[in-house]
Amino acid sequence: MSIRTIMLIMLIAGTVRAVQASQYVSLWPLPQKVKILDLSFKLTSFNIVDAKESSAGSSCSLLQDAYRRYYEYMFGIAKRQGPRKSRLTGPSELTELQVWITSPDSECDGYPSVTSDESYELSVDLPYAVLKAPKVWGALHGLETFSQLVYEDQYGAVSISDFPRFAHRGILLDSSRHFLPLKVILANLETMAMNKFNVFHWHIVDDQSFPYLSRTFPQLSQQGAYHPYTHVYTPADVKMVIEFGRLRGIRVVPEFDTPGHTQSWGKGQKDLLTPCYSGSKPSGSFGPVNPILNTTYDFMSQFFKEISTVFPDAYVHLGGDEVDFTCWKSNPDIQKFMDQQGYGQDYKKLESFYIQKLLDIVTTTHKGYMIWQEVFDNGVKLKPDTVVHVWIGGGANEEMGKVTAAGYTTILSAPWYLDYISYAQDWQKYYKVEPLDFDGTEEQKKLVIGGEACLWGEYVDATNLTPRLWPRASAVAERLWSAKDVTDINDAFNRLSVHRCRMVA
Ligand code: CP6
Repeated sequence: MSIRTIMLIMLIAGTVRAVQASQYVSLWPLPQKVKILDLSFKLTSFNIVDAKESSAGSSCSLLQDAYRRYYEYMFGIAKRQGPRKSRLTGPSELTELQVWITSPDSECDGYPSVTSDESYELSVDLPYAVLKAPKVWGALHGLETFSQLVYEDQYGAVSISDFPRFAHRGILLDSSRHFLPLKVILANLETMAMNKFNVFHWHIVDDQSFPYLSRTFPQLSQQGAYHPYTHVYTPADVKMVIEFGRLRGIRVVPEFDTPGHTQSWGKGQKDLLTPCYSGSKPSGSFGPVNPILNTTYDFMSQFFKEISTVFPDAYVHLGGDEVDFTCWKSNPDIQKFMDQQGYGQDYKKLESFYIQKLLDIVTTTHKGYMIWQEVFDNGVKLKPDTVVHVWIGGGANEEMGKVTAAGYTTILSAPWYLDYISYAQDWQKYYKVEPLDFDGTEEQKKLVIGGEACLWGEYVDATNLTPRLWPRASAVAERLWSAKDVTDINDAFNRLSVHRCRMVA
């Protein structure tokens, strides 16, 4: 149904709320500054080219690839839909978009990071449009914005100056509860780029399955995946995800969650998990990673050494959430260790003992780490650049205050569990979240670097992932990108309606 049909129905139904097309028509997420000038022109034969002054020329395949992609996207779709009546009827013709990377180092061959400059300036005017950005990352966002202008066919001259409000804007996908085919992951990266998301948090393994094919420990996926050949991510698959993301300015942060959520690890790695006891005998079931064996730490050293070379991002997510102490409590060897260490019955101390050793191991691989909030709550000593991931509670809650008061960088997911569905337009609930709405100083608020929408996989697989995630995650995208005062829900509805059609196309 088109937005005009909806408007008509609402008028007929006597709806009081006046629905009007947004003056920004279809831009999503809304850029920081948009100036619309009253001048319209034709777009018939058109090219995207490098500006002469650009520091990234024809040898920058990231940009050339993006030009091709957006060209096909803007004009290929139009072709397939057949000729449509353009509102761009001005007398003069816009023939070129010139892309100008202004910084001497365009970062064309690099990877995006949390400190990447993603800003850009877009000026659409005669005789040609100019997209200026210090780095390729901003140029990618500017191309997306330009394509949104063309899609709606509405504008003439426009001047946009844009940059993200938060540096970390992520989506978590879970490929363990259900295997997600490579093409589903790639399609999702494409949609993320349309929403200016820049972090793919890959919750790649968990209790249910271990689809990551490790070169060092191939038996982990041989035994732990749902299927040893079809339901695994090979090194080539992983490379493809990383490069596909890089070409769209998206970081790939893998999560290898321990010591809990590790049932699938135990199938291919003997003695890694704690044997649970029933009375004085092993019950045959297993609990979290066994924290009292040296072999555990030898394994983790080798495993994370591999991970640090396979994934180029400066961060890995080490999980640390929801550790169940029942099995540890049942095991006499663990009890003995607890006594020796003087931990009494405080199993949080044992959990912290494990995590501390793991963090030290990962530090030797020269990676930073992200962890779920429990690790912070348990008082583990963290490196100053640790990112604490807040997931418990709703909204921007007091945990954000605690974490930032301790001086740690944080990202917010608590209000954005998108696997949880409710009736009607629940995107509005996600949209209304203000990440900095907690008690704290200005210094503390600066430590909030962004957030992530989480799509846990218990009830999500390839058949329902896209409609469950989009356009609901778009609400999170705008909250994390646009200015704080972009809160008009009617205006958002109008723009999001068009944006959804664009994503469907
Ligand atoms: N899996 C893992 C999960 C969850 C977490 N970790 C989770 C917990 C509660 C809810 C949703 C998801 N499924 N590994 C917690 C971060 Cl409501």
